[in-house]
Amino acid sequence: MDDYTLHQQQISGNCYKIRLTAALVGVKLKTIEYDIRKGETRTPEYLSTINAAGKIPVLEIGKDTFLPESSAACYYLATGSRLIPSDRLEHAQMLRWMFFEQFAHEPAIASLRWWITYVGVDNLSEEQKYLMPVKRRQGEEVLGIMDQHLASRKFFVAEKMTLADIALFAYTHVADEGEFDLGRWPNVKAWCERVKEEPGYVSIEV
Ligand SMILES: N[C@@H](CCC(=O)N[C@@H](CS)C(=O)NCC(=O)O)C(=O)O
Repeated sequence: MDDYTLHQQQISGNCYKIRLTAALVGVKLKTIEYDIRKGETRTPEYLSTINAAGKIPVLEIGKDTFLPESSAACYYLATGSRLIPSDRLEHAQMLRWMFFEQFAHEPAIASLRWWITYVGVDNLSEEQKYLMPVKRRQGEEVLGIMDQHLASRKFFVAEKMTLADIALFAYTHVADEGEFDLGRWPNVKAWCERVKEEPGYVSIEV
């Protein structure tokens, strides 16, 4: 069995997606911690060996095989498991929500969470301050779309937990740290509680 090392920062939702996937499919991960606020993923060594994009998470498979991008790493770990539907359309629907998460959800909700709770509004650049209301509007729109989809469903695809739920859950369940009140989106709030009941679930703290 392969040996896995996750290059990560514990508080990052993108890194959490991979830990949650691993926990749900029963795979053990070692972790190496970086602080992106200190530029620890921007050193010449990190850029030349681990990820030329200077970002975490990166899943190291065995020794010296590096897989950046949270969705790709989750897919790799979950291949062959119950978290990936085998039905062609359900599989494509899972990918649809994972792409939605990366393109529309994460750039709005994760950015506001990071800026407000981990950087501090007083420390933001003028450009980041300018972008705050734009991201707020985008985040609210995304949560509305999710809420509407979940009005008649337990999970995003196939009425069971898939990688689509993991991808969307990571930053949604901590959206209050970006000053989003999930009480406004009750179906999303109920779905978050459902995900937490999944056997093998681990929280973002562990
Ligand atoms: N699309 C990537 C996004 C990765 C990403 O944005 N990582 C952030 C932390 S969550 C990072 O490493 N930022 C540090 C930097 O850009 O210097 C994924 O899903 O893994």
